[in-house]
Amino acid sequence: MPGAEPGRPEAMMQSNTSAHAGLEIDEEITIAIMGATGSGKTTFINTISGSNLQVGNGLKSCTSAVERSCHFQLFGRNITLIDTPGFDDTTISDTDILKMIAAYLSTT
Ligand SMILES: Nc1nc2c(ncn2[C@@H]2O[C@H](COP(=O)(O)OP(=O)(O)OP(=O)(O)O)[C@@H](O)[C@H]2O)c(=O)[nH]1
Ligand SMILES: [Mg+2]
Repeated sequence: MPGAEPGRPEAMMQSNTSAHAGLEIDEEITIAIMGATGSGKTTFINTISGSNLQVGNGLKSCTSAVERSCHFQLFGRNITLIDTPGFDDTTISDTDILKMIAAYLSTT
């Protein structure tokens, strides 16, 4: 992602209403969290959304499939986070991870 800091999870936002300057207050917002394996994506998602997605320990990659968090509200907006397998995963290539994310987002 241009301008991103290496090793930091990045977010890709997807809105369900038509694109215009201001966000509607009842807008459903979906944000995909992406980044290197072990960088804390799932921990962040669990903390902010109250979800209980599996967190890793040690050097082995943890999240192996794209998963959806619980809904939560922030500033009156409904938000869902999408957890993703980390880049530099010990079992899946970055290309396959991007394909999994694209396939998931195209169906939601
Ligand atoms: N010290 C510290 N450890 C963290 C932090 N966030 C996550 N961890 C630890 O880092 C390890 C990996 O965290 P995960 O949330 O599973 O990382 P991930 O990015 O989801 O990893 P993958 O699913 O493999 O891509 C766990 O042992 C966490 O407890 C943090 O902010 N500080
Ligand atoms: Mg994870």
